[in-house]
Amino acid sequence: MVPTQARIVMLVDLDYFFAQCEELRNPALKGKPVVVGMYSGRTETSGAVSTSNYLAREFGVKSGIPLFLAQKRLEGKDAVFLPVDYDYYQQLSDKIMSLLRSFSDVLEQASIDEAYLDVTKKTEGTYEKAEAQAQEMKATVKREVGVTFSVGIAPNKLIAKIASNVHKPDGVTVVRPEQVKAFLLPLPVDAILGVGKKTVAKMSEMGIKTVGDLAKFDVQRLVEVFGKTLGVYFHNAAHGVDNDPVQEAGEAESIGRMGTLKEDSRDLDFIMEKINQQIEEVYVEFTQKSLLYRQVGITAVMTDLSAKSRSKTLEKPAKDKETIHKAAWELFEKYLGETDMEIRRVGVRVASFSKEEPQQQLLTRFFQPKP
Ligand code: TTP
Ligand code: MG
Repeated sequence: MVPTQARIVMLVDLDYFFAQCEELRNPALKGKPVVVGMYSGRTETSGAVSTSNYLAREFGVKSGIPLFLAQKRLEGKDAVFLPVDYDYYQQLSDKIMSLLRSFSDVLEQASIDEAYLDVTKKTEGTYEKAEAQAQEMKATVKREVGVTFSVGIAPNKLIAKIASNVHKPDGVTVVRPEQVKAFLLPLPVDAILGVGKKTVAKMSEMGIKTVGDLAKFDVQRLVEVFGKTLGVYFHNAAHGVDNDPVQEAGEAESIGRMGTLKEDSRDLDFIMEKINQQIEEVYVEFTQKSLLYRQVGITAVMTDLSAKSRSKTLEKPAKDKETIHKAAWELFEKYLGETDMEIRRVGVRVASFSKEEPQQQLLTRFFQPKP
């Protein structure tokens, strides 16, 4: 019997994805350092490295560094530089995701090269079967598409994500519930999703260096410093607790808006200006339909056109603008801590709707509280 709460979650992360796609298309690249770059077009080498294969990484060439620096580091190494071909990677990604879907109870795609799979039922709740299944998934994707990936298998998304990074490329890492503490506590705090450079610095001042330090830290103080959502999230994460379900994207009907920023940015206030306009429109739409929402989500499309979505489920249904604003603000703040990339397009949405009771609708319509 599988206890109702116990889950087995996998995080599949494709290895050096854009560069691996390029190797697949042109096998002559194998054995050479391969760099996929976002060329800005200003000069021949202006722009940044999108990703590189593992050979190029040995020379210190990794995502985010300037292309001219990558060229310098790979001088005389027979390296190949290619521009991003997003459509091609997207096609391969779609094919892989549909193969992976057949191995899951539920699949949630987290980015072009990452997906969470809830495999609790498929594996009858056993880690032996999950591990065997991961090998079968690898063999299938290798055979049908030709690419490798790394997997983390764990009781929740948080641990699965961290585990997926332990053996890369082409690895499988299993963290069973009884191993979670020993796995997590010695890691540096930035192993936790959402702990970026700024948070690391702040935590370091507070004497928090490892996840173990964070786990011992008073949760009230975390809330004082980081706010309720993040403070509680950090506390739970440090204890290996994460109840976030694996959810098929777009499962719930949602109301949202997307738009392009006037310029690429990482400035939270600037981003929120755009989001606030969108919230106004979203608000009108769900109010007209007499809907209450219980989930607020954001989407960020980065300068390389990769998209990330994050959402937050509220304790109870809401129908006001401020709650959306607050949740979107928190989600963007957390998300900016996870990436160094600039954001090009942003969006906000509400979902998980319930109908406002007719009685309640009348009351709110006729007895509007005085401002
Ligand atoms: P990642 O999964 O972070 O990186 P990766 O797949 O290249 O390498 P790894 O083996 O470590 O998983 O990102 C997926 C793709 O997203 C990557 O192939 C290219 C793109 N990307 C960028 O364009 N810029 C970035 O800064 C990062 C991190 C990724
Ligand atoms: Mg990857």
